[in-house]
Amino acid sequence: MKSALIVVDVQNDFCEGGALGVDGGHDVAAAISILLREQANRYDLVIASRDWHDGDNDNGGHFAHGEPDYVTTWPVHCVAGTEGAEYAPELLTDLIDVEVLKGQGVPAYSAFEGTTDSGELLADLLRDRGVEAVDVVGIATDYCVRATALDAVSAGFSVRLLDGLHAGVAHESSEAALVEMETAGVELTV
Ligand code: VGL
Repeated sequence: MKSALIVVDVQNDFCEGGALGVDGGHDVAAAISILLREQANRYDLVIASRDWHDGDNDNGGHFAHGEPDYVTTWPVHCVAGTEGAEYAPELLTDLIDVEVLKGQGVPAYSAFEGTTDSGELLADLLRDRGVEAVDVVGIATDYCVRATALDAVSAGFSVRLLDGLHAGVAHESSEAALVEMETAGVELTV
């Protein structure tokens, strides 16, 4: 069975020091790079998503006017072309086969909302390449990782979330997300 690794939003703004920095973000980036370096041949395809928002509008209410609630409204983050939208420096990017960008003018948590530079949706790309199983890692456990894993299940892929290779915005919502993913059929594994 062909498999892909999906590296979700390992970007400067989601790591410590970034606009929406998550505790453990830099460590997760480094740990994903170890996986990539040591086990890249485990995967037929390595995908990375990036949040890629417009800088001249609120991206469908995704950027807060005033105080963000950190649930549906957020500080300005991952504006296309800025340093905050770059991959975290710890992430080995040379083994990424395909990048998908999401969130241009809209809130987009799932990598399955992302498209390649030729405009192909992630699910179509995976199916075209014969991929049936995906491993999901990245940031943030309780938002974009959660949404990506749930969408992957809905799209019919066999899905695993790799332990130690994801970091969340908040403890409680991350724990809830793990339960939700497992209930939906995501295998939580090492
Ligand atoms: C994310 C909050 C807002 C994420 C993106 O990558 O998990 N979280 N936008």
